[in-house]
Amino acid sequence: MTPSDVLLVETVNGVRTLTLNRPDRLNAANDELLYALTDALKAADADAAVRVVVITGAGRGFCAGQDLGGVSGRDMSFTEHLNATYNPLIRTMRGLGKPVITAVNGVAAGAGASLALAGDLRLWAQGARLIEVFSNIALVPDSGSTWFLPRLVGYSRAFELMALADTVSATEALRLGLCEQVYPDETFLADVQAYAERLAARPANALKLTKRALNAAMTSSLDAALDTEAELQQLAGDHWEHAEGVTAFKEKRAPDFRRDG
Ligand code: LHQ
Repeated sequence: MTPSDVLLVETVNGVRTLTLNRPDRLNAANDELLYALTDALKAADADAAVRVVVITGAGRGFCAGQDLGGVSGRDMSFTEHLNATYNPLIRTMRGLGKPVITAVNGVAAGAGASLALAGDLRLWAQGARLIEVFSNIALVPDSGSTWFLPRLVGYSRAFELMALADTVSATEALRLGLCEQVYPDETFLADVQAYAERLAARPANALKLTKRALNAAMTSSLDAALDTEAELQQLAGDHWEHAEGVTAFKEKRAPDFRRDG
């Protein structure tokens, strides 16, 4: 993988951190950044040394959505643009066989808010904020916001946030269920790394299958979810991780899920 300037890539103790790196623009996304991020996620999925992926932003912003400096005069329609850039990115995140943490260090606006919500786990800095800013420029929420937000906060609260483009603080985001944890700005990256390393020590195959089951269940009936659980449980039960977990329990020790199968 060749790291590009717009995306920084670092791996520490099984945690691959992908940092959006256009700080002067609050990491507003251009095509180069969106393609680089999608490619980097796919590379992380294929790399056995990576157990958890973190997406964060350089500087004081997480992602201010589409770079509005680059939208005029472009040769793609809105639909073509979304289908070529943001939609593959969101699909790749949710389809990845590894947990994806969005570490929201600062403002997340527009498609940047969608990106923040699309993480399997969302960790926020105290100073972070989210704005469904689309209606400010008379656009429709995209990149998954219309799917994620009502599932988290309900239809009417989602519509209110989208229609008024109000700012959601970290405290409010925690209350609404838009994030799992809020950490102090000063220690944010260290806190994210510690959280990600806890996750990296968990059974990777079981988490991959859990993610698959949950994503399928988000749009399925109970009947279908029960069938999927029964099918995936077989895959989990046949894996060495399960034997290790049971053996460790019997031997009254912590399981080691990081050893090679
Ligand atoms: C930016 C941006 C930005 C460029 C801040 N672009 N420079 C998908 C497909 C196709 C087309 C259209 O859209 C989409 C989906 C979308 O994402 S639509 C939504 C696009 N995003 C926005 O409308 C957000 C625009 N930005 C803002 O409203 C504010 O900047 C926020 C609320 C994010 C942050 O406000 P502040 O903290 O007050 O920062 P700032 O406004 O002073 O911004 C800092 C710099 O970043 C500034 O540049 P400057 O040279 O003056 O320092 C901004 O121009 C630049 N910037 N967002 N999206």
